[in-house]
Amino acid sequence: MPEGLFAPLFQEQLKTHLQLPVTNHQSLITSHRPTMSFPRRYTGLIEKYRDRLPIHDDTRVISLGEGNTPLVRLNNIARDVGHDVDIYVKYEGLNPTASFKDRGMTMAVTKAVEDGSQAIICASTGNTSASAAAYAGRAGITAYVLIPEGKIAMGKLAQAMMHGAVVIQIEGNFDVGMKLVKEVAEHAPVTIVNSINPYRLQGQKTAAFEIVEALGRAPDYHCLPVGNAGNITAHWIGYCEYASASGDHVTGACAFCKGHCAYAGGAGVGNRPRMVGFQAAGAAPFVRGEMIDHPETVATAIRIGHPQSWDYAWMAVEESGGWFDKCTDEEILAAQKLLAEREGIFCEPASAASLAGALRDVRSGKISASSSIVCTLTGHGLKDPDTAIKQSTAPVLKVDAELEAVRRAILDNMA
Ligand code: AN7
Repeated sequence: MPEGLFAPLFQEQLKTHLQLPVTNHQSLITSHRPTMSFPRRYTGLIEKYRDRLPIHDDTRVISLGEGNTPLVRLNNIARDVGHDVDIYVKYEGLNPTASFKDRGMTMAVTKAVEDGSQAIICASTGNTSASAAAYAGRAGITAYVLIPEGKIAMGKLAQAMMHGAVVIQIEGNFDVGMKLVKEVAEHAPVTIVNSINPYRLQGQKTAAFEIVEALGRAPDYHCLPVGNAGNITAHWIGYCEYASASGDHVTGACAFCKGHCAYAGGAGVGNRPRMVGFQAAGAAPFVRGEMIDHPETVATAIRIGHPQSWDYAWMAVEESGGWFDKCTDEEILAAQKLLAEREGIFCEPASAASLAGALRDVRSGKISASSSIVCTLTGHGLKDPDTAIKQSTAPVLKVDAELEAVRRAILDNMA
């Protein structure tokens, strides 16, 4: 053996042997360093799950890199609640427009453009309109969004305006807006991108795929906030597709396959979670068992009395052995604050309904001990800064801009 890898004689031998122009030690070192490999650039959920979505090879994909959101394990909150549960939050507020809506919107807008549509329309409590506006901008088409006057979080309105949507404020709530959108779409060449558009739920089902991939199995329980109930339905579809070996009898909750599912199987997991939907107490038609006309809640995202996916969501909950329940505004805000303070995760009020309800059901034993639970955090906390600031009890300290005053403020407020 030569004395070390770089002995001149050996280098010559190597050069002849490999037919490489080995000129100095440095190049030898470089050529022997294992090459670093980087994962491919993530380009959104349609590319990733193309085989499981209604997409053609030559479809022009309208994407902003949505999906692939973190599944964060709660450390402090899970320890405090006890019962040996594992709680994860799927942080959907980290999508491009800061809500889960982007998962469905990439599909809906991609298909609208494929079908030659020049304009999309939606009614919205805010997040759908922000997402529709962004994807329409990306696609070069027009978005018309109907929003309830005064009852939309400031961040969401800012987004719709910045992305160039035509924003139409109505003196009425989401349900009234939705009815108008359905009527107007019959007379105008616009594609509805609310979750009654079946492509929306196809995109949104991918969140369940990601969770199964991250955990190696489906969780025991999946808790979500419920408004129109599209998201709970979409997650159930996703879990069912990954759990089913064949495409037969996958779920009755999917509008898409009409009998036989083309996207089932292959994931090698057999289990499915119980689906648990939480509504705000003042906007809880599923808990009441009937539509309501005047929904009210601080969680404006889910201020909905006539859910559009009524039948499918009932099927999702019944097929899975789950349930619907409600949380008061106080419970919702307390869970939002708890997550922000104790785990460093800022979600919007509606999102926190999933955790508020889950914690209550863990404490009561309705969710069994030692379970794994996923709570979807549907939107980012920065969407609604007004509600966040209003409920923050710790005062902002105002002091003179001088050392002694700042020093005193710190010493007086030591934990
Ligand atoms: C943060 O944007 O309906 O049960 O128009 O923004 O699938 O309706 C928003 C819904 C939960 C409820 N969390 O989801 C709209 C809209 C947040 C939301 C929901 C919404 P679905």
